[in-house]
Amino acid sequence: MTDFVGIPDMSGKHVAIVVSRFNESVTQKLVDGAIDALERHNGAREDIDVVWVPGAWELPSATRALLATERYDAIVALGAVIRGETPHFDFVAGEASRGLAEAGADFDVPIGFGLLTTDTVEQAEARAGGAHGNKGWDAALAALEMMDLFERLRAREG
Ligand code: INI
Repeated sequence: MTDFVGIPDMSGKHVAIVVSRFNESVTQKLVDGAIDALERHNGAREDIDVVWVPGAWELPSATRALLATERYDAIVALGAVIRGETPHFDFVAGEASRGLAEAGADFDVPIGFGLLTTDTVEQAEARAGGAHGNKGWDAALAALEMMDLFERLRAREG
């Protein structure tokens, strides 16, 4: 039996953070958390690009454009869709989530999922550096872990 587990380490890797401006007071904190996680795992600032899009709806298309450049070893997608603010919450949140999952599958590059979907601004703030931690930090860490896991699995194949 062999166990495989990725060890988060950004040494020598390039990561893009794609983030929505909608609810920017929340999403900026997610970005701060993600950058902190990347830097604490040997990420160099010059190897981190932060790409802003209007809203969560645009996260998948921007992610696909980034992946098409073949420059990035991992993507961290960040946003906040808040139910109280939109009658089309389910469409925006659902399509953004589905589109990000599809992009990850199509390009075989890990995408950390840091899209908050909450009922209230307070719930979003609690997950962006508040009582429930910082989901941007968590998403960045997951992306690094998966990046290393994929490498280990590829090395095993060869
Ligand atoms: N985008 C978000 O990221 N969060 C939201 O809560 C939201 N609301 O409330 O509507 C939202 N809408 C904008 C959408 O993502 C697109 O940017 C817009 O429809 C233009 O394509």
